[in-house]
Amino acid sequence: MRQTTTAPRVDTPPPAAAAPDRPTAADGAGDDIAAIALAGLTATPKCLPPRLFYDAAGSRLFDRITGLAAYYPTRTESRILHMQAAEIATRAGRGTTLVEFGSGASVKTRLVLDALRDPAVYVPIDISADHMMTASTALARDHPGLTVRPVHGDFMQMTTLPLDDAPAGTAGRRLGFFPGSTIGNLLPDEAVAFLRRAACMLGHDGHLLVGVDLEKDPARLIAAYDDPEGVTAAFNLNLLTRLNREAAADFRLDRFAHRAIWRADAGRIEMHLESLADQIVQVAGRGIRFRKGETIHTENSHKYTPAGFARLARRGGWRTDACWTDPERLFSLHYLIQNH
Ligand code: SAH
Ligand code: AVI
Repeated sequence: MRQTTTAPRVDTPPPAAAAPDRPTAADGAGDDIAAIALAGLTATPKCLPPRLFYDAAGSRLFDRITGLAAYYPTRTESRILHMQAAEIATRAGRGTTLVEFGSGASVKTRLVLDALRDPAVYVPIDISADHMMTASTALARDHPGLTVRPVHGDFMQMTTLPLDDAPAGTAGRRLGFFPGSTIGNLLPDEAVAFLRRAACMLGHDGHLLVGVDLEKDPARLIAAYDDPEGVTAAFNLNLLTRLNREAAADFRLDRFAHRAIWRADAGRIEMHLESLADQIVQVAGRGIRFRKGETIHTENSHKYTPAGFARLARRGGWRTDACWTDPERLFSLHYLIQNH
């Protein structure tokens, strides 16, 4: 007869669920959307800052863009990260604090974290709070040993990181991660100013990994920013929906159209919203007049050559330790080290 013994049961408490810290609010977390909208719409020419794209709906639309056939940057950058993960880990060293600017859904982050040796802390920084927290919660669950310390705010207004009380044992360097070519959404002088502030935030021996979209056939660029499915158009027009809700505006979306234009002289794709009629739109108690054909400039997306971006990085206090591209040279990943 088979005997079974019943081992004494020891009830061990389940391990505490890995969860991100509560988000730290930084400058820009409580933006006055009506004031920002009025400033842009009373300027000549009319413009709106691209960070306004990223309310909850805009963040979801951006995530759909990243999966579009025409939008090559996300999958190309992921491939480069996958290929170079070991090189990145060697350069970064052990016990890294990974600081991501504009972390969004933190998808590519996982490629970096999985390669790094004993990463200690992950600091996602984003203006889109709920989207960032959803991503941070999933990431913390999948990396139980990692401290996840989200920061909600505008990375263009930040000069320090809330890491003074970093967990004991985080002796590794800070590695900044700025993927997606979000740096291309800044004017070159703004990018230089950002790079200088990033050097302060990351500390004396901090490193910075930046994804940069490359110059290419304008037809390919236009297709990426005016996709046949109309997701980028919905992303652009969602700005008006956001202003209707958050800036007491009454934009009619059928009276505006998405436009994507290649500006060879500036090396950038511009996104605009074109007024399809002469009209007056109420925004925060003011009547804003639009002529037919007039546009609101909503985004710049600068494209660089590897050498051109290396020059920009040098102006920002960094030198390129490595620059990796894909076989088609669509996208580039720059590993930057401080220039001191
Ligand atoms: N890093 C992700 C997402 C890129 S989309 C990727 O590579 O796919 C740009 C991200 O930056 C969005 O999540 C947006 O909310 C955030 N963002 C844009 N401007 C910002 C700003 N000024 N400060 C903080 N986050 C910003
Ligand atoms: C976030 N950023 C780098 C994207 C880009 O390609 O400039 C935003 C975007 N705009 C339209 N499509 C995607």
